[in-house]
Amino acid sequence: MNREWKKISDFEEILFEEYNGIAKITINRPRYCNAFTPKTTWELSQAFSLCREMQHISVVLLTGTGDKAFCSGGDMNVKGRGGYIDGDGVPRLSVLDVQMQIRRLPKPVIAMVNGYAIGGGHVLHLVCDLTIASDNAVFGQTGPKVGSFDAGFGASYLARIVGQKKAREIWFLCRQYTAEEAERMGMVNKVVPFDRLEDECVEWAETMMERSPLALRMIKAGLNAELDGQAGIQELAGDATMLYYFLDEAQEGGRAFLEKRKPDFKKYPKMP
Ligand code: S0N
Repeated sequence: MNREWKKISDFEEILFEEYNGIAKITINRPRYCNAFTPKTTWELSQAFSLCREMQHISVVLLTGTGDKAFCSGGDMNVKGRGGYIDGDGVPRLSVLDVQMQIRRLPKPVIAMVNGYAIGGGHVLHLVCDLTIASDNAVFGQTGPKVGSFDAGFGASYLARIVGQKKAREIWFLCRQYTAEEAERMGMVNKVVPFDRLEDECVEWAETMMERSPLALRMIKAGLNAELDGQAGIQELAGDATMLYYFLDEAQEGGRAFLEKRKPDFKKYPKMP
């Protein structure tokens, strides 16, 4: 189906659009197989922040322009000592911030993988909540071949998904895997023909939009908490605090302070 995506804001290296409560963030550097520079990751961070704030956005799709690549990782043209270097001369590894934003966004993120998901691009799809891939998609890590590695989510989260042996194979051998192989490994939720990819992702997004957004938020935080230790507990605990603040019991504490009286908490239930 040809749907009308409406631009949300102007960026240089990404497209940021919406349709019917779904945001679509597209890495738009097809000349470089959608490799990311510090500017790309800065723009991705801005877009994900906006997705967090915008009340009418329920689900986010992350993809790349064209039919060749989702994302081929860090742009080798700007890889220098200490990280990726843009005009200001400062080396950065700022895709790590984007990974964290995707994991902590309290809304589902679907990786819409339309071709190569390689290197840092492979890690980007991994950290999304769901991955739907076209049948031409190719997955793999290249770090040990090209002088890099991601020992964070790219290692531990990958191993949680595909198992330790397979994760070591993926990193140590730097082979490429088809979409079907990635699906069998549990890295991909569904493989569809290329011309079905966007429709499939929108259908999954629309199904999730029929579910309780708060329930999805809590279950995402719960799935993260098990893996993310103290940071994961902080995320889940923040959600619990948010819910507590909706209760009269929490309001009573604040009201009593402002009215300079003792709070009366006795009337509130102590559930078994
Ligand atoms: C994607 C591949 C397999 C496609 O191969 P194919 O079909 O043969 O096309 P090419 O002719 O190779 O590509 C077309 C043009 O695109 C350029 N290009 C492709 N990828 C990149 C890239 N990553 N950077 C810059 N340019 C790229 C090609 O050069 C070509 O241009 P021309 O026409 O001028 O020759 C194939 O292209 C491929 O293997 N690409 C490289 C993939 C790769 O190795 N990526 C890994 C990069 N490293 C990382 O992502 C590391 C991540 C990292 O550093 C990190 C780690 C921990 C914490 C943070 C970070 C961080 O990134 O911040």
